[in-house]
Amino acid sequence: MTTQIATSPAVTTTTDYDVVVVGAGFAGLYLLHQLRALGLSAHAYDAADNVGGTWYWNRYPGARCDITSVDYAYSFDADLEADWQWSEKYATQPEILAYLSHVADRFDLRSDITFSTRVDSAKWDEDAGIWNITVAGGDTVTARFYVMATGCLSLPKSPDVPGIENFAGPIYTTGTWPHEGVDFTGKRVAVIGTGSSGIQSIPLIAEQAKSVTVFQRTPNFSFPAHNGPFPTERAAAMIDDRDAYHQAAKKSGAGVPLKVTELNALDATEEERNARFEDVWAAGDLIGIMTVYADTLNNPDANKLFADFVRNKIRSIVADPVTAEILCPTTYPIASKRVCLDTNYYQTFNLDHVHLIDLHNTPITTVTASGIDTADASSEFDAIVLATGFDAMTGALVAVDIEGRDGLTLKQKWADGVQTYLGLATGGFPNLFTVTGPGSPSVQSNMAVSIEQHVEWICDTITHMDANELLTIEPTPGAEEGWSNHVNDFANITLLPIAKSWFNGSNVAGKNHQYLPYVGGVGGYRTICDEIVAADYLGFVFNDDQCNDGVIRRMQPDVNIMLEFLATLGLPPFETLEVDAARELSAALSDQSPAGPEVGEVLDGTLPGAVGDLGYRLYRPDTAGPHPIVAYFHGGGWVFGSATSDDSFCRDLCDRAGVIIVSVDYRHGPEDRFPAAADDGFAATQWLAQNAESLGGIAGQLAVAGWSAGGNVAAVVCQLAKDAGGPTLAGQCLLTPVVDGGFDWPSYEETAEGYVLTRSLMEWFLNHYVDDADRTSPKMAPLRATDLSGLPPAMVVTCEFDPLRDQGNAYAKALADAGVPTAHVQAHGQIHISVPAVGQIVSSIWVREEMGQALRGFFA
Ligand code: N01
Repeated sequence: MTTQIATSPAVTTTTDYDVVVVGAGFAGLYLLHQLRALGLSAHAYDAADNVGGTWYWNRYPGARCDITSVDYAYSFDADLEADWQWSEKYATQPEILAYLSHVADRFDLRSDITFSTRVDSAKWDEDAGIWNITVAGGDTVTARFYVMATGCLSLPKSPDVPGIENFAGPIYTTGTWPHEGVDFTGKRVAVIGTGSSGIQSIPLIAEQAKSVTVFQRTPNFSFPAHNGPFPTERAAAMIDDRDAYHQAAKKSGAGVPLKVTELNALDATEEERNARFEDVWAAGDLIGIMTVYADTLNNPDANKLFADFVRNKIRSIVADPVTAEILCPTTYPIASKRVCLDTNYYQTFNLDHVHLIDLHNTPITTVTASGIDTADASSEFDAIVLATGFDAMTGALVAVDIEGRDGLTLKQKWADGVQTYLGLATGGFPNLFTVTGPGSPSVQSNMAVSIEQHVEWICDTITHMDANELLTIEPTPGAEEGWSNHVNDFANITLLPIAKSWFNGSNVAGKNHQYLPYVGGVGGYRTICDEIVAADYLGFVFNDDQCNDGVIRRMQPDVNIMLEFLATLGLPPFETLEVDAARELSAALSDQSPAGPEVGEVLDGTLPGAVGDLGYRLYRPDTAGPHPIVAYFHGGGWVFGSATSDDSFCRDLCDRAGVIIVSVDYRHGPEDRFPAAADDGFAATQWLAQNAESLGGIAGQLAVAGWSAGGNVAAVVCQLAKDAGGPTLAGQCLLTPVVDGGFDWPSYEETAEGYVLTRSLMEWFLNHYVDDADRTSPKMAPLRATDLSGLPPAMVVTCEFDPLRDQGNAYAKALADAGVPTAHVQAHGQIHISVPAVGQIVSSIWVREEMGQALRGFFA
């Protein structure tokens, strides 16, 4: 089959196929079927001699899926679904392979697949605008599009066990298991590796073998699969309304239509928690385990409760307490490595002929011709099983020598870190698509659902290109970088990246460490892909020059969730309320904030302000004093707030910085207009300087800090202290400060509304605090001071989605230009209120940590 394409108005090129596909597993088969339905010519290559992909190769005893069979299947064809009956809750490898073989036959796909043929290289021909694909044996075919449907876990990790080449007996790798099976009867078997493959195979190997010795480096959390007959209630739900069932799967987090709890483990009683944990243990459902509580994957304390529960289960099953402890994972949060579903795994260690070696205590020194030597013993074996895992996510992609524009190979491009757009494409490699590539939900989801979505997206895109005579597509550098940031942002608000595992490349020596799958869920991800298409393929460039460039999802995921939650409350804009009502609403929202960390002591007092006493709240660290003091000025636009309204943030700063925080109740507008707040701030700072020791502080160790309007007060206090010749201040820590009274800043336009602090609210605040005539006074607008030199060292934090961003950036620059030692944190994806949101916004913890470090640094 040849296809003629126009690469430019003057040139036409002929290709062998429209699309060449690598891989004939779940992804490759569906892709062939869909491409064919579009009338495109497509051909797939697979190194195996039959279909099946991962299910062709992984034939080790006990290999099964860990997503219920009914969900781990194609959904695109109702008849296929109706005709195929799964026999068990978790189908065995032979049954899944038979299903894929059935699909290949049913849709007559084999005629478009060349088996037993590895693709060696693929090279982009810049002039012709086509791919040249060379297969084993040297044949080359050409195609307009090249799709890697190679799976995420298809390249077994090379055996990195010392001396493995010495072994004279058979070595079996779970990922390339002999087709004829292995009879271990009467054999002494060593199994190295205790991931899903080891955990599934060990109990069955132990049923046959004379002895089994398991060499465990890192224990895994495993749950009983409770496999059994096909769950009829799930099938009934699907048969009842298959469209609704599959839609729910597509919109879900993990690609399985299960209701997910919003309850937090830390809010539950011990009794409630244990009951829920027991239910999950009894159900044997991976998604139920991963979503047992809403806080399990992002709160270390919540995670530990679940991990403790499982560790106790292990102890209750394994008779020998020493063996039980070795099997208990303790070095990473539960679920940050893939949890396993097993049948009798822990029970197997109660058998007399099954032994466990803890490689952390007694590492393998070498494999010998007849066995394995560890630090303290030599053991003889007849066979070794390597269940040591895969070069996951990227291994199979870079194993093919893929060369894109300007001779750059994919391996070279990704040497220092993987960058993709949506896990579907990567810049510099036009018309190359990856199915479930790194940066997509892939292995953090039901692969069947994610594969179908990617295949359909690729097919729709090719259709779009053909309809619009577009010849090439690839992502822009900016879109790709933005997507990588978003993938990292999402991973980093969870505990998932913590464990060393194949998810972040740390199982392969020399591989870049980076959390590879997208953990924002299949529903959210699908929405993003659809939004990108609707925005004229935002971030993709067609024909090298047609592009609606941009970045999708720049906001931090948890900040976005916060905004969505606030939107559901339907609160009136503050500026539409009378001042008292606005203050009440602000106070009510503050009261609902989570409590901050415990500190050593909290006490309230009064100090003299500019014209009368002011309340203050003092936060003392839980360490031996005396401590430096930081005068803190709260946010609230000079209209709202109090000494206690930023309570959790003050606690957090006190705790992180190890300093006394004194939060001052300065006067507010409209009752006390400009310069009341500034004068009170300065008076309070003077008083703190004079009374430091009586407060448990250290004389001469005083700094100021503030958020928003409080940042304004702090910045102004520094200028007043400088003008007055004292008190001496060690530093100023300004979080999203107001430093100018004008509105002529781009961020007032770009983020005028939608991010809580709006332009109109800022106008309202300023109107209540300061007359127009005073808005350029340095006492209101410290940025306008003629000389900033000699001010205390500064830490300025600005947030990407904040109307005050640009003036804060300008102040940081002006301070630095004036010779003031200035640290400037520009918090990507944050909004005006998200940095002080202690206990709510995980993605801003690092910013608070930087502020804490800065405060410490002022007094170092
Ligand atoms: O691989 P793994 P896997 N010396 O990387 C150890 C999917 N899957 O094939 O953790 C000694 O998880 C390694 O130790 P450590 C599923 O997504 C699904 O088991 O690196 N030990 C670890 O214990 C799964 O997560 C099913 O310290 C060495 C083990 O080998 C993914 O595939 C079934 C070692 C490797 O575990 C991979 O699972 C099977 C060395 N040199 C797989 N090198 C289903 O149920 C590695 N190890 C659907």
